[in-house]
Amino acid sequence: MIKKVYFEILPSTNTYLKENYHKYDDKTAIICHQQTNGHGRLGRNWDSERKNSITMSILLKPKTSKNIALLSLLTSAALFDVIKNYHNDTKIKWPNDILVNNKKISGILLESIYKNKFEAVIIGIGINVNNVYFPKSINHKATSLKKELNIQFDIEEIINQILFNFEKYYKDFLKDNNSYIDICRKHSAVIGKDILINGQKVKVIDILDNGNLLVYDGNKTIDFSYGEITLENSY
Ligand code: BT5
Repeated sequence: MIKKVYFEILPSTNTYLKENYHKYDDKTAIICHQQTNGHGRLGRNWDSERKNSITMSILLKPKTSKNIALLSLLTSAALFDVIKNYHNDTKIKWPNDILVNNKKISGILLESIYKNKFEAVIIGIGINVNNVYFPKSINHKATSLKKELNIQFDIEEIINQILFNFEKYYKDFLKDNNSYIDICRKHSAVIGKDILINGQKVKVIDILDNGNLLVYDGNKTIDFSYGEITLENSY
């Protein structure tokens, strides 16, 4: 069971856990009602609204850091299963986004902690649930459940569903059963598509068992362990 710990307000649930991970057990979720300085990858900003967005981070202390990158796909599958229940047009954009109606509804930020050795991993999850206003710069490419469906959602219920799915896939992960990669393949927003990855134009072939993205550049196949993807005619 993942233990939930709530805060009224935090600058960032990921940053909080990075500084306080030693105080918490394996499988603890830090959840805040308001996040004032949320971030994404490469220091980018993550926007959220008090009590209307989900901002949480799951702390894991697995025995090794082997295959830790797969946790991003695992989390994507857990989020997909929940969001798909509410909206048919839900897709997973490798490596860390969930799209609804081709717009970003959720982002994942994986951060590992090393102090001489591997200590822990923090999986930050941001989901737009009942927030409908976004900063102008992202308004065209961000969405929320409420914005799509015009229904007010029970945040707590969604958190519980996510943690339930996460735990199910995490058990698989610990047994080297990569069931969640199949979910990411089957519902991928990028497989078969022409994309730009780190500025390079390629066609996506598959997601490999190690979580890497396999692409074809017209001459050869290349695989990426990390990347910044732009989809043509979409987000
Ligand atoms: C992510 O980064 O998508 C990871 C976001 C993780 C946020 C969670 S919230 C809980 C925990 N605590 C934190 O401080 N972070 C984690 P990235 O792929 O770098 O995408 C960031 C980009 O997404 C920004 O530059 C914007 O373009 C866009 N963006 C920002 N806020 C958004 C939102 N609410 N919905 C959709 N897109 C957003």
